[in-house]
Amino acid sequence: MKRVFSGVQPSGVLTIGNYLGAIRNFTKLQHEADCFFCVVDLHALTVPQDPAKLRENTLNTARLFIASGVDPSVATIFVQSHVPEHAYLSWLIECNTYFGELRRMTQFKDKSARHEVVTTGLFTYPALMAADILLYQTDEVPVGEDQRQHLELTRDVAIRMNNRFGQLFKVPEAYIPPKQAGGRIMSLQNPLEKMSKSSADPRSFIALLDPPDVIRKKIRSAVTDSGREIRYDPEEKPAISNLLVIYSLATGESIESLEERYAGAGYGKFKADLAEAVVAMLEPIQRRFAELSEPGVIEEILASGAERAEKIARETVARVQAAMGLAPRPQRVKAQS
Ligand code: ATP
Ligand code: LTN
Repeated sequence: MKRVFSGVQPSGVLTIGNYLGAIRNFTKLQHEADCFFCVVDLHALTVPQDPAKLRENTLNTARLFIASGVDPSVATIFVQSHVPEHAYLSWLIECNTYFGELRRMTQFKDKSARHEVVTTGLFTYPALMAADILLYQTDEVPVGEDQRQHLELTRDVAIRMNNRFGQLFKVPEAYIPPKQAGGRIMSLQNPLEKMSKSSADPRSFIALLDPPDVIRKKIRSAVTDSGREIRYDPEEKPAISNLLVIYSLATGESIESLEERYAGAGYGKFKADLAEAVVAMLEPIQRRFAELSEPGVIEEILASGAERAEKIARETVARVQAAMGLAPRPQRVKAQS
């Protein structure tokens, strides 16, 4: 059976970008592969986090996986920091990753430009991501388009370490939807930037837990393009094209059919209907989320997820330690005096 791994940062409340770009594919793949879905809290620490908020977002991210349709009885759901092998393998990978490779990462360039303090963690982030994936001998990684470059680096480093030390890792493939199918949902306030849950402007994203009235308001105030034609044209009409993609994914109606149906209707009517489509898409997720908030429910799932994950992670780490020449820890033979 194929193995699938993916991670989501608890850096806020998940958005429809995360859902349409990645989590929907989690729910699809769980029936055909052995899936590991990880709340990557160590990654979230690469930029400043409020400790209490981070704790809350971590549990809520796991709850939202399940509320979105990930079934904890078939997929393994766990928290990255509960399996210390992630941080450990990350170091071994950093020692096989080149400074120049990390410096080229566009996510690093974007995020370091946006934050006043730039930590080394933000810089070495892709090595930790490679560790996440390679620990589980992963075949496929469902992510959004923004992660393509990190996946390429993961593959390069896996191949390099396999060549240097013998077969250590499966070389993983990216599993990314085309842009029209949710691979890159754009900000509602700037259609040239991707929608991001940690954006300072909450009007730029729709969070999976936004109440219906907030969703309506955010869609009403979404920027549009000049003219009033509703047409899919990412070059000329990036804002409307993004809204068309969201509408199409929320309802299953094709973009062509939406263009036809809204010909001459104007932006107002289109946005009002889109808002109702998004509210309807999120309604079952929000209902299930409330049920999962009963005390103890998510904790039990995460405890068993970590147990299952750590077994595999430890096997990989032991193999890498031995291959790289780290001396095994001796067992005491003399009795302690
Ligand atoms: P942050 O704002 O903290 O950087 P993020 O919202 O970009 O976070 P991540 O936790 O880094 O989200 O990503 C989780 C998954 O969602 C990844 O697979 C990522 O590629 C995908 N994803 C994130 N944003 C989008 C988007 N706008 N469109 C499609 N997929 C997305
Ligand atoms: N870097 C990803 C989150 C992430 C991830 C992973 C995704 C961390 N580790 C492993 C897939 C596999 C992001 O910023 N979206």
